[in-house]
Amino acid sequence: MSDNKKWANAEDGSFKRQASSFRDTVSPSHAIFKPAKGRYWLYVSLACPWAHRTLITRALKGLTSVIGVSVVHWSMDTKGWRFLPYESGAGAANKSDDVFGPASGIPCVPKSNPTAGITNDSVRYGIDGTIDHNYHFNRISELYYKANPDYNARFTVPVLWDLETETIVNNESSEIIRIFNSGVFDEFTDSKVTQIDLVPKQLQSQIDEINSWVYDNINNGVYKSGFAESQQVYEKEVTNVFDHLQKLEHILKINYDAAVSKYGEKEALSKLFLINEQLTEADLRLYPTIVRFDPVYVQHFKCNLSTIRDGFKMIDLWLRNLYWNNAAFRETTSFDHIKLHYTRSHPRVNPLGLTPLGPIPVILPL
Ligand SMILES: N[C@@H](CCC(=O)N[C@@H](CS)C(=O)NCC(=O)O)C(=O)O
Repeated sequence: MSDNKKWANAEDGSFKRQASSFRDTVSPSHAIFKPAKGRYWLYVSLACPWAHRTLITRALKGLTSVIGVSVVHWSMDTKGWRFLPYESGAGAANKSDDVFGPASGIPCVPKSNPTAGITNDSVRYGIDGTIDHNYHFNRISELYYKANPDYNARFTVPVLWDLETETIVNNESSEIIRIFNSGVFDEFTDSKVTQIDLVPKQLQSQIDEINSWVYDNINNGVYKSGFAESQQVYEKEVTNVFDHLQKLEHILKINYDAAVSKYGEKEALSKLFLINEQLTEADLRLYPTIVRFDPVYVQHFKCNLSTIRDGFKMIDLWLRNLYWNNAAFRETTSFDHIKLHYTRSHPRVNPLGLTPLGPIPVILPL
């Protein structure tokens, strides 16, 4: 299922995303899925923007020691996502904590030379991905079949897995991040973690409103542009993406100017968010798309009416602030996985699978 053909509507050449299948929650009042430390596990790709949301939320909510993570290989082939093979020695070495990054416990694939000599079969433990720590499965599809032997839809990440009943709790990122944010795991987190509510009640309707148009026109908009199968559909979708980037630029400009006049230029940056001078789920859901924009979407999805860094100064400032000033964003961002995955896993879009070297730098300094 690595190719976009499966998703495209043959009639008008436009891209349609399938709905997720497992939609349960974790709560003290749930009959099965009760909150507990170490009971739930997250399966992700570091390339996937939807999975990226869940990793950022897990880190921000202090859940790195509560919910474990396995990372698939960046290369998605015709059978979907795969893990690094579990072999004696290599598998055992991969179990060590450093797979999950530095002391923060955030999965962090070390920086490497992303392209030179790297093939899709590359097996660099802890760099190209991890093993499946729980079952030593080879494929994400095996988890789906374990949860439901009759499963017949896409084998997507992220997956929130319950180790006790051995099934999928939820495979829809927007719901997984709400579960993480809900507070059901708060009692298990490190007391030193500052509790942050990414969806405060009084802001929920504003957050939902921004999320809904950002999802349709930007998060999914870049895919609709990149997977379009006719010139007409592509032009409509790419224009739509940029119209909505302009809308975001405008929102951030208003917020930034207000913050500058209130706090001065130096402090304004720390208040630069989509809503109310504070980091919310709206920023978190936008970030994975914007951080991928210049490195991948500009060339791979033909979203090249401008780069973010050249055409959208406020969005770029907002992006750099999140990346450089917040470890939960920076340490869950693997430009290697992002660039290698997209350019090598969509043969219809990039038949030779060559990975462009730029942009350099991949993100501007602050
Ligand atoms: N609605 C899902 C979408 C997830 C999704 O589409 N993930 C892609 C990777 S970016 C995937 O796993 N695709 C595998 C496939 O289609 O075979 C969510 O937000 O969780």
